[in-house]
Amino acid sequence: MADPKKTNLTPEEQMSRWTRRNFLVGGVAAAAGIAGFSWLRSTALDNEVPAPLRRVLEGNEKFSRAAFFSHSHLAQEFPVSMARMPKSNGDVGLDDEVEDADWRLRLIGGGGASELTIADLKALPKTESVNEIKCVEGWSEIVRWGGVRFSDFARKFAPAGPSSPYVAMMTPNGEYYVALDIESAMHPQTLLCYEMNGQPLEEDHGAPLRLAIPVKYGIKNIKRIGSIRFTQDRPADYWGERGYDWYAGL
Ligand SMILES: Nc1nc2c(c(=O)[nH]1)N[C@H]1C(S)=C(S)[C@@H](COP(=O)(O)O)O[C@H]1N2
Ligand SMILES: [Mo]
Repeated sequence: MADPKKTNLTPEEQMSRWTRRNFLVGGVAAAAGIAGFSWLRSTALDNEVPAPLRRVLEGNEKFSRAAFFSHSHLAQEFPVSMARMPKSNGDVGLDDEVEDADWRLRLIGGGGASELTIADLKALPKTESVNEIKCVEGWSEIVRWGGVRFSDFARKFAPAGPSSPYVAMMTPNGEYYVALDIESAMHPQTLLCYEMNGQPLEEDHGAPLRLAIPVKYGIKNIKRIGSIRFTQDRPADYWGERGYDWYAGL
């Protein structure tokens, strides 16, 4: 090839220099990519995700919590006429029978009640919200949710709860569990629901009580809540342990 320092190049010389440079840059990038990928694969897994990727997810979490999260920033609300019944999706922790009359909500760490019945919850102001549940599998549905605000519930039955940084919710049998940051739990659209689309909650949608939390992906909308625990330490999360983002914010 011609002298690389030469400045007054013919079009052919210019083209050949560009092509050569692109080839070199592309080759280095590809090699770095392959090396980077092998390196990534050699790193320890952190909750089923290579640790460096987990760091990126955590970086995203810090960024969205700091930059976007606010209780005045609402998920979109829709007209009631657009509400539909979503398919029932995910049945982890729902296999055994639970009679509404036998069901109790166990409360841990909120400094208030230790057990509630569905009647205790229904005594709080009923709140409705029509918003979209978004599943990580790629579908979404607009639902009219009915129940009580988590924030109303916490202030009434777990007065020390909102000063903890985290909340953990579990099915009665402990098989499905979600962890939430307290800001998302206390968001005004986060509801403990006993109705969907004006009807009592169906069993496969989480009767007698499930969570609707439109600031999070569907995975955090736990069905059939058996216990709510307020805690200082970041709790385990079912899908967080299986490779999904712990925060799962929208
Ligand atoms: N107990 C329990 N809750 C759960 C799940 C589950 O498997 N078990 N799946 C979650 C997922 S991935 C989604 S998308 C929503 C779906 O809610 P739906 O069945 O009312 O549509 O429930 C969430 N809550
Ligand atoms: Mo989902």
